[in-house]
Order: sequence, then structure tokens, then C-alpha cells
Amino acid sequence: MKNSIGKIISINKDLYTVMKDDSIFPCSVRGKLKNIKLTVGDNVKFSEENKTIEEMMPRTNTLIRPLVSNIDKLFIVVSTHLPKFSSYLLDKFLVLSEVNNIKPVIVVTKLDLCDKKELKEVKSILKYYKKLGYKVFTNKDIRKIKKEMKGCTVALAGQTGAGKSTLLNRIDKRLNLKTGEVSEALGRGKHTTRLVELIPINNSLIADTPGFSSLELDLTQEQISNGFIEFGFQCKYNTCTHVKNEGCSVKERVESGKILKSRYENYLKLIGEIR
Ligand SMILES: Nc1nc2c(ncn2[C@@H]2O[C@H](COP(=O)(O)OP(=O)(O)OP(=O)(O)O)[C@@H](O)[C@H]2O)c(=O)[nH]1
Ligand SMILES: [Mg+2]
Ligand SMILES: [Zn+2]
Repeated sequence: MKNSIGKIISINKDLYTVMKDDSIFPCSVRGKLKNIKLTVGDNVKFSEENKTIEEMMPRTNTLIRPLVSNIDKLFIVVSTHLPKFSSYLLDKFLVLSEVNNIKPVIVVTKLDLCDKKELKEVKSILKYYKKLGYKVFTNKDIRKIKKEMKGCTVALAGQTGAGKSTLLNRIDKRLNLKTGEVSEALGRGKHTTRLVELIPINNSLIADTPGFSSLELDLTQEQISNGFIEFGFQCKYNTCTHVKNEGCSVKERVESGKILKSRYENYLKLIGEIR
């Protein structure tokens, strides 16, 4: 029998669940494929008869943490509190999306925990990201988020406790994903979601991923710099790393307030990590 083409929607030890149209096939992996590390999101050739995966199709991208491939959009879920808002993680995920050619979408949660002053601060930061052209929603904009997800393979990323599973439960109540209590002492959640899987909802495939407390980026200085989309290439020296060159247009724009200071600081922090 001819092989079919499907998508891996979950992996649990040696059990690979492959979806084709609306059918699900529990598969194992053929010996010759064992040296390729298949991930959730991989498109594969498989035998419906033997329930074996025979071949992996070329990938458009792979994220390491969460480990998923062929993602169209990354929904970056950031909370204002519990865990505390981190522009650093937001920028890190934005860089990760840009470098991997994944469209990022920012979703802010727990605005209800902000007082007036904090709300104003958060809104002014978000305005900057909107101006850069990023889509920014709150976790109350369910209709808009659904529309943005439609027809796409998407992953949710964000710190543990940020409210990723809660958001998905709002998108489809039948999901009934487990959500966690945030530990007040740590101010962060407890990794309630453990396995990565793609869930078919709302005409899209969605990966609710385990949150993380740290995230490593294996990128070059140039990739990171390109990930800050407003930096551009108009510096005096075309090899400018925007660190201490005189006449660096990035540094000038940070000083004049055109580039958000936290963006530049996060850039420095990120390139500091690769040295
Ligand atoms: N006040 C408030 N609490 C929220 C909001 N969104 C989520 N929570 C709460 O935050 C806690 C953590 O939410 P989860 O949805 O489990 O977080 P998660 O991002 O899936 O966490 P992991 O699975 O550990 O990565 C739960 O107790 C939620 O009820 C919100 O907008 N406001
Ligand atoms: Mg979760
Ligand atoms: Zn420069």
C-alpha cells in the first residue's frame, strides 16, 4: 500500500500519534529513522497499514524549547504579574521567532492584577511593540485571537504560570486543560503542562507547551541583531554591533528615545550571553 502523509501531533516515549485529515494513527518509527529526532509538528510519510513512520518531510523550522517543528505563528504569552512581566523574555522570544521565520503574536495576561499606574506602564510598552508592527492582544481578546490562529499551526510559549493553558481553555471550553496554581512564594507557576502536543481546535493545530523558567538561545550576534527588527542596517560601519561605535545609529536612536531603552538593554544582555 502507498504511504500516506500526516503530521505528528504528539510523542510519548516510542508512541508517535500521526494525524491525517481528521483521523489519528498511533505509529512507531522505522529503524532507519531512529537517528533522526522526530518532533511534534513534523510532516511524515507513514504506512496506515503497518502503523509505521517511514520518512520525514523537509521542515520549515524547528523550535528547541518548546520542541516543535513547522510552526506558522508563535503566540508569546506574557503576564504582568505572577510571574512578573519580563521584557527580556518577550524580546528573547521575538528574536527566536524572527530568526526562525515564525510570525510572533504577543498575548498579555493578568492585566486584572495591575493597579492604575502599572496598567499605564504596560500599555505604553505594548504601544511600542505595536508600532513595530507586532500583533498585540490581551487574553480577553478571544475572538481576535481565534481569528489570528485560524488555519495555522501555532505554538504557545511563555513562562510557567503565564496563563497559556487558561487562554486555550477560553478559546475552547471542551479542552479542559489542566491549569496550575501559581506559587505565591516563587511568584511563578509549577510547570502544569508537561508534554508537548498539537491540539486540533478552531481549525488550527495548537501546541500548548510546558512553560519554562529559562530559555537558551543558540544564535550568533548577527542573528540576534537582525531579530531586533527596528535596529536596521543604517549604522556608520556595516559590521557595527551597536555596542560602542561612535556614530552608531542604534545607540543614537536609543538616546533620543526612538528605540525603547529596554529593547537595547535586552539586546546587550542577549549578545552578552553568547560571548
Ligand atoms: N488573575 C489572573 N489569573 C490568571 C489569568 N490567566 C491565568 N491565570 C491563572 O494563572 C495560573 C496559571 O495559569 P496556567 O494557564 O496554568 O499557566 P501556564 O502558562 O499554562 O503554565 P504552565 O503549564 O506551567 O506552563 C492559574 O491559576 C490561572 O487561573 C489572568 O488573566 N488573570
Ligand atoms: Mg499550561
Ligand atoms: Zn550600530
